[in-house]
Amino acid sequence: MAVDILECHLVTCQKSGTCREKIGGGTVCVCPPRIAGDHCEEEIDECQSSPCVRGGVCVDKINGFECECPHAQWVGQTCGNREYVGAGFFLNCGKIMFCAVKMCP
Ligand SMILES: [Ca+2]
Repeated sequence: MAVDILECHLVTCQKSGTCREKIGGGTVCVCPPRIAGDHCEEEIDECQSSPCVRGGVCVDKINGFECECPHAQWVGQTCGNREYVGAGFFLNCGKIMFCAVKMCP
């Protein structure tokens, strides 16, 4: 008769990963989304795809990224939105052409 040896108490899965016992022995860490590695130790670098535009500097975060936009008029997650501040109202115009032609005075 096979003895089921519980091994997960010996394994530490990082970054909120969950240890599961494999049938037949051994363990596996089940990692949260965008986490990889045998023990969930690898965090995916979302900045690898260079998501920031307009000179934004990408800062890798857990499960995401932030762009530090160097120019105040460019905002949004990728610095691709133009912020328009007009008389008494505030409008996030999206793409600059749309802003210039359609919406903003
Ligand atoms: Ca990341």
